[in-house]
Amino acid sequence: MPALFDPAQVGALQLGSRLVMAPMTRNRAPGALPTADMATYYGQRAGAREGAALIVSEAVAISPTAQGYSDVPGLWSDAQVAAWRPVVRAVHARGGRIVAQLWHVGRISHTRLQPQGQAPVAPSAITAQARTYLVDENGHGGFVDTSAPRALSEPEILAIVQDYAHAAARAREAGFDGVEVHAANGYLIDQFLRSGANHRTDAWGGPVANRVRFLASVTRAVVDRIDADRVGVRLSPVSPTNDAHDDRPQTLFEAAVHVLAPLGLAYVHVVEGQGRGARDHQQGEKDFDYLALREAYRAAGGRGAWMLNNGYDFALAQEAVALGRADLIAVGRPFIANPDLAHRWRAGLPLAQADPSQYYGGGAAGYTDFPRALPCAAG
Ligand code: 8OZ
Repeated sequence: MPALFDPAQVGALQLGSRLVMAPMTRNRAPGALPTADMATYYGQRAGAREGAALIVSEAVAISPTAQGYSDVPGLWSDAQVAAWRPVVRAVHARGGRIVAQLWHVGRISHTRLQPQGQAPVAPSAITAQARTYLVDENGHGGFVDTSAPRALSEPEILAIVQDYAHAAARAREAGFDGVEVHAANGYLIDQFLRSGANHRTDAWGGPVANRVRFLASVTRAVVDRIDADRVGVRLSPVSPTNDAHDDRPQTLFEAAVHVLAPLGLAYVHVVEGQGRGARDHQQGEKDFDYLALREAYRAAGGRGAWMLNNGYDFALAQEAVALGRADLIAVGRPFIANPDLAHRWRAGLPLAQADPSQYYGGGAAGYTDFPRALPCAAG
């Protein structure tokens, strides 16, 4: 079995190690435009020797209706493509790779973030018991309840599928090495997947075979637009984040990987447990069998790398790769305060701690101001 810091070929991407920086929303892109600070931030964390071999970008809105939080970046307009280019260049300059995480929030939004103040869209008109992050007129950020959504019509669903494909093409124009379809954490694709959010009675709801249709359609459209070996998909089978719940997650997610398997994806990215850092394997997920999920993917012909995420420390990450449970490990929060996480792990150096009050929104503080453990010339 390989070791965590061994190189890996993941679809078209040659990676210098198996350590991936997980997607993290940071709300520092006013007007949905990436900034110079973002290029600094991603560049600091890129490169297999000291940082991440592959970075999955923070979630990126595919269209104006896809937005659900203040100051998240987008990837549909020429201006956004131009603003992403320096971010990608900063990562490539350090020998790293970066994919754009394609995001539609669905019902996890607020009328104030939607075009013309309209209701957010969803598979069904069911309000999520969830909160979103809004910056008020005075520039103060805070979490507020999500707005009541309206149900999408079938033509609108098909248009959103095309929005994903369009954003994937724009990601490649901006220089991204590929894209990750965000199908996790209770956002639009996860809303279609789960019985708790999808009460449709047409071809997009009801039986599991119908609820996986949107995921399959989006991923197929993205794969048709850019090469499959530059596409990954992120799933979070039992995370209750954003009011996601399903009657039978094992059946549902095995069906999901079954439709993904033939597409030739670069990787499948699975968030284990409760999400956002909690590796709580007791509540809700004690019956979920992640090895069976991967087995279902392989049995259906899936050849993509298997990426695991959520609360991995160095020992857990090494063990998962050494035992062959994962090909890649995605790590989020430790990368915030430790741009040189790979170096620190290998050298046995202590990790710096980030301040959670600086996760979402703000400027360089808590973002680009974390020093490396040792001076270094290059990543
Ligand atoms: C934290 C805050 C806002 C959004 C996710 C995109 O959970 C997010 C997110 C996380 O996937």
